[in-house]
Amino acid sequence: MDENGVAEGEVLDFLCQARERDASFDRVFSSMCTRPHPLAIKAHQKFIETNLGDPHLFPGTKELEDSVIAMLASLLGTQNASGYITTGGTESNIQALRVARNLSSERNPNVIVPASAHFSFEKAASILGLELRKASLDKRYRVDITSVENLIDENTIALVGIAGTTEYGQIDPIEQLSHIASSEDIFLHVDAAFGGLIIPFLEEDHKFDFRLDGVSSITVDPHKMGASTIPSGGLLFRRREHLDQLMISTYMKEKQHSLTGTRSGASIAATYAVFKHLGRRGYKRIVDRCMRLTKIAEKRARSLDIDPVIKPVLNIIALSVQNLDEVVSKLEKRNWYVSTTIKPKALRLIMMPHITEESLRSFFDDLEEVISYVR
Ligand code: 0PR
Repeated sequence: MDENGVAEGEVLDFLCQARERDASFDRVFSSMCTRPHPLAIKAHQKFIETNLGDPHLFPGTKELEDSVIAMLASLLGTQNASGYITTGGTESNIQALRVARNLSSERNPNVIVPASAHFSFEKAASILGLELRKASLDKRYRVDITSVENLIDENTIALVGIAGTTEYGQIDPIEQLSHIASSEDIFLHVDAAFGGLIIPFLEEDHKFDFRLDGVSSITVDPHKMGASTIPSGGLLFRRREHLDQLMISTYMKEKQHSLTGTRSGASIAATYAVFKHLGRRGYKRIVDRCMRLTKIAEKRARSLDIDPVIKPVLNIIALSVQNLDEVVSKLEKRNWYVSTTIKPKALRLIMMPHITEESLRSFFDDLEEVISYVR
């Protein structure tokens, strides 16, 4: 730190320079985050100094959090879920498994996740001292139910299903997982960090939520498809007692259930604002548009003789491109931000709300050219 401070204008110049080096979302196909809705930004700014680590000071903000949880619950098929706004999918997944572990008395607890699970479950397992058992996937990259059944033993404290996998946007057979969870009396956590704000707005009814009796908890992130500001994750429990498992007494008036202590109310207000403003119809419009772009991407890819690894279920398409590393490096030289999947290796594109038909067309024009050079 400098001995003497630097003039405000100079600092702002530094900030602008740094910001200019960041990617512009117009060319980003690799992110599950997007530009926040302008109203979310306004709300965020208004609540910038709020801290729900001490809700006693911010009862107004706390009320907004409760409303957000109620809105998420009704979207996820129940009127009575309990939960809180986390920093994102990682915190939600850790906390859900923490509850499952605390509810059980197993000495060597294990949790069964699909092989497609997000890496946050590795963190959760490491922090919570859980053995992570990975169930294999079927041909469409959904968790294989027989594999899950074979991995269950008396030390299994939780099953995890994914509604919108990170790599392919696939939805696991949550209904079948729910049957197993109910009949074996095992906690079932659904990671819908990405899909939770998409699937309810699709034409097809995929059951993945609290309408299924076996589902105990759900992760759903407003800072992904919710167009809210970062950090805004959601964690919901069917039963209030499960949230209560996380309660820690403090020297303050209120107990605390969050993993973090001090936590911003700004992104919570932002989420409230954007949920209220868009409503179901607004989100459906966003989802319809993203799905339409995904269809356009699929059609264009097929016209280039490139097949998707799976027929897209959500707004993610993974393309089986030959000489992938070379193609990606050439795309990056043209300032496109893309990512790749691991097994099988594929070019992964996420059609977030910031993608336009023009940017998609211009991306595919470049992809077509790059592929013709590489061939
Ligand atoms: N669960 C699923 C299914 C996810 O896809 C992710 C993140 C998480 C949990 C964890 O969520 P948080 O990152 O909010 O803790 N999925 C993306 C990923 O890690 C997140 C992401 C977002 C990556 C923007 C890149 C990016 O630019 O791949």
